[in-house]
Amino acid sequence: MKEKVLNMLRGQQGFVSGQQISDSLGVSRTAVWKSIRQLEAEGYRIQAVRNRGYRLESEPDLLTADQIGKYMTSVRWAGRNLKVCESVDSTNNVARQLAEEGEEAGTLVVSEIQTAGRGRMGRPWISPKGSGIWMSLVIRPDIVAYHAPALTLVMALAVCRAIRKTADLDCKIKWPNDIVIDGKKVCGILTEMSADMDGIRYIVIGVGINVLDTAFSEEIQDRAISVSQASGHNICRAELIAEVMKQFEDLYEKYLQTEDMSLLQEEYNHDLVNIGRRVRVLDPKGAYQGTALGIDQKGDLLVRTKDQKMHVIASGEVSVRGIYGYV
Ligand code: BT5
Repeated sequence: MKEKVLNMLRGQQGFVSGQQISDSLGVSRTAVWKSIRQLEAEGYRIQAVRNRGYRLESEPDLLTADQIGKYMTSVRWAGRNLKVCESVDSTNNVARQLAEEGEEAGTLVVSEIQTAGRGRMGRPWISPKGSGIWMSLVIRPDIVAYHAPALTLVMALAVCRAIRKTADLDCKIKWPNDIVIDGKKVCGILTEMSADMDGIRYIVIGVGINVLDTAFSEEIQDRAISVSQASGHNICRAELIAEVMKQFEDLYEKYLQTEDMSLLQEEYNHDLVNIGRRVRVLDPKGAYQGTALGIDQKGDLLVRTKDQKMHVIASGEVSVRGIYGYV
C-alpha cells in the first residue's frame, strides 16, 4: 500500500490529491494519510497543502539493492553480486564468511550500521547508522600473496577518484589507507586476506567512508570529516558506492597487468598528502623522523632521514604521522 502511494507521488510532477490517490488505489482517505505518515517517518519529505494534496519533495538516502543498482549500470563485476544488510558487526566479517562459502569475486557487502567496525591492528572504526558507507568487496586475484598489500592502495585511489567525481572535492591519500580532506580523515580501508600453500583464496577490501555526518563522537571529532560536511551539500551514498566500484575495476585491471603499482605509482604519488612532508615513522623498533618521498613500484613508502639514508616502509608494519599532527 505504502509503495503504491509512493509510486503515485513519484509519477506526479506537482501535487496529487488525497482523493485521486484513494480513488485509483481503491482505499480510504485515512489509509492514504496513514501511508503518507509512514513514508515521512522513513525520511521521505512530502509537502501537504490543503485543497491541492501531496507532493514528493525528496527521497531519503536509502541503501537498498534497488537504489544502489540504479547507479551500477556501467559497473561490470565489482558489486554486481550485492548484499545489503540493515546491521552487521563488521561488513568484513560478513564478506569473509560469504567468501568462505564460495561466493564469487565481486561480491559486495554493504550495511547501514556496523556494531563492531574494525580498523587496522584491532582499532575500532566508528560506523553509525544511516550516515556512512560501510562496505566490503570480495576479490580472488591470481597473484602471489606478497603483492596483496598494494590492493589497499589501489582501493584508496578508487575512493579518491570517486569522491572527486561525485562531490567535486579535493581529497588526498594519507599512506597507505586513509583518504583525507582538509587534513581530516574521511575514509579508511582495511584489507584482509586468506591464503594457503596454493596461494590466495580470497581478499576482502573493507571501505568506510563518512558521507552524511554532521558531527562526530568525541574520540574522533578533531580528526574526522564527512563528504557532505566538506562539500556543503548531501551526497547520494548509492551513487558514491557505484562510482567507487567503477573506478576500482579500472585501477585493478591496471594493477593486475604488473601485479604492482608500476602503472598507478604516478597517480598515487600525485594524490599523496605526505609527499615532500616531514613525517614521523612509528617503527616498533624506535620512532624516527624523515621526509616522505612517495611510494615505489611495490607500494612501499620511501622516507629519507637527515643522514640521507633511505628507508623503505611496508604498509602494515609501521604507522606514519605528520610531525605536528595526524597528517
Ligand atoms: C582504518 O583503520 O582506517 C580502516 C577502517 C576500515 C573501516 C571499514 S568499514 C567497512 C569494513 N568493515 C570493517 O569492520 N572495517 C572496514 P586505521 O588506520 O587503523 O584507523 C582507525 C582509526 O581511525 C581509529 O583508531 C580512530 O582514530 C579513527 N576512526 C575511527 N572511526 C572513524 C571514522 N568514522 N572516521 C574517521 N576516523 C575514524
